[in-house]
Amino acid sequence: MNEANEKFLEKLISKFQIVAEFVEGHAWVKGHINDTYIVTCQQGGSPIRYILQRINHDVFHQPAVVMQNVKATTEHLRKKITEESSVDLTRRTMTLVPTRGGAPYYQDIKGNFWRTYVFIERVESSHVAENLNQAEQVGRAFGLFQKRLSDLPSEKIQETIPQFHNGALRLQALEQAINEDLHGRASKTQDEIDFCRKHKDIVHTFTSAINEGKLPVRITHNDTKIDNVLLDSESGEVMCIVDLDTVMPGLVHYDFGDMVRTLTSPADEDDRNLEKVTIRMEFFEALSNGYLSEAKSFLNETEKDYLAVSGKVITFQLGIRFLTDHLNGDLYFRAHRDEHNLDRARVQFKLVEKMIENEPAMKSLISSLS
Ligand code: GN1
Ligand code: MG
Repeated sequence: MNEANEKFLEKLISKFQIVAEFVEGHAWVKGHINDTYIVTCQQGGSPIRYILQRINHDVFHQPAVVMQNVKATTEHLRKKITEESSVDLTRRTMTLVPTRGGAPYYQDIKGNFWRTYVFIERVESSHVAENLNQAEQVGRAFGLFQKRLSDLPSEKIQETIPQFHNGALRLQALEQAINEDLHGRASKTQDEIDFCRKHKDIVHTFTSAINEGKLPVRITHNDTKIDNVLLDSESGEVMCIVDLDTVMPGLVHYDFGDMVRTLTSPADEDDRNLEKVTIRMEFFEALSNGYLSEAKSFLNETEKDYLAVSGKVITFQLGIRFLTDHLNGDLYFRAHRDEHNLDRARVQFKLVEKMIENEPAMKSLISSLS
């Protein structure tokens, strides 16, 4: 993380439409990509907190486009949520604080892009699903998220990372990293490399259905890990879906697949204990129930058919991305320890194996629900 000091944070926050005095600011380790800070201000005698974030422009090459998307998405969601109820609006959707000039981001003299959100209080998030109710609720929340965005005019949302889910390109990038082997790590990851080569066809799972026009492009979240869902600390209910940077046109399977990845396994994404990595079929069922309760009404038959294999596709892709980054010297995903991205890759590949084992069960469950 690029550590910004307090003086700098104070100056930065003053660029946004905030009528409050700066009290304190500190870094918050969240996510693998952007730099996040929590800033506390005083307003009328009460503390009020904000999230200040630097968008990683090595990953998001067009931060202004990301922010246009975020603005369009949050405004659309706010309108939808207001129609349903007006309670707790600023906890139920992200609220962007504009700059003094009215822009959705501020660019500093070094060319960094900063944005500010209202901090959502009294919520929690976790890396793994703790109970079936949670899995069902998260599934439902993302189904509803897709449904709420289904009438957002598609020209308002652009791709923030082109070819983000193109598995064939991800494999090419891996082969290139192996060939270059800039950090001499390839020989020590032969098992993982072999795994990717052996299962390379997984990346083509959706290809023929896409080519036949059976899988429509919708507006999707594209980073639906459970960490990105905030739950009310008291009731445990879903309050808000966060991390809107990759909201863009995509297949619903990218969203469903990433939920399968993070809601069914009891292990962390980077767990060193691979024994822990399993698929809890009852969590898959709860997640599918929740998701389909909202999504059933707008999905076509082919989309439903492919839900059961989507976890495998997304998890395999992410494993390839972690392994590639490990070989490239951890340039993309922030690493907090040696071989962190290799550990992450190993968990994903183990999960893929487990998903393959459970594929018949997943297929029959989805077809019984849809
Ligand atoms: C990254 O930064 P974060 O944690 O929100 C990544 C996702 C991965 C995820 C895995 C833009 O998200 O694609 O699924 O890590 N985001 C980007 O935890 O690459
Ligand atoms: Mg993200």
